[in-house]
Amino acid sequence: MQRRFLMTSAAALFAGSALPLRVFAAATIKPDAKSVLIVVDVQNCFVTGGTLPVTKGEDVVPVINKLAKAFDNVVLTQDWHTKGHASFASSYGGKKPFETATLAYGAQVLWPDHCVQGTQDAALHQDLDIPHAQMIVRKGYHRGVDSYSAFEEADRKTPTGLGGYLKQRGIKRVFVTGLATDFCVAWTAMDARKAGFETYVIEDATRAIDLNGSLAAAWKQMTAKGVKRIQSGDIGMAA
Ligand code: VGL
Ligand code: ZN
Repeated sequence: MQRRFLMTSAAALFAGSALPLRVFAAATIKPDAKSVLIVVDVQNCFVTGGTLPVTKGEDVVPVINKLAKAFDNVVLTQDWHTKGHASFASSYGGKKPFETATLAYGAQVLWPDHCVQGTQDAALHQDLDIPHAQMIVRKGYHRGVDSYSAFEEADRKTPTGLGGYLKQRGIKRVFVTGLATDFCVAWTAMDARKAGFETYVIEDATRAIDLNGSLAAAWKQMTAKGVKRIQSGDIGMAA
């Protein structure tokens, strides 16, 4: 009786050990034909040496290059401002970069002049290696309106067309990477949710500006809107 009890316990322990292993194994997410990788603003302006450098912004490039191989569908975005853009501090008397102004559509953080149309500063990072990317969305090209989001300008009513493009192509899941986590990545991810896409941000494929706690605030808002926070290791890389 005693021996039988012991054996049963051992069997239970052994069987039990398999369960935690299953629970702790990372659930792999496999991009399919209805998934798109959006690579936000991986441009010279946002990396070391650029006009609005994000700390270690260039470190996303190898991570994104590797991830992109797992996606049939890739869209790139480019911040693409006019000279004298409304988001530039230099466009106002007495305003400095990183201060805030109130524009017709609401509060606007003022930035150094950055990503001006046609400049080398606004070009995509030269080490970005995604020849199969299908579309480049430029944004922020109306002089009076900023556009952090790749879907909708900061007036919250002018669409860029990306939502319609993705829907017409049958896309259901959106994976967002790039720069900066707390501005263009966050706004793009939240608008992807608003447009009805299942939305992921791949955290280690982003870097943040983190202005006055903006990074923590952005994650809180993204999570509240149902954006899923994952790491590049969660993506299945098998062909
Ligand atoms: C961005 C600030 C100004 C971004 C663009 O790409 O996150 N941030 N323009
Ligand atoms: Zn900008």
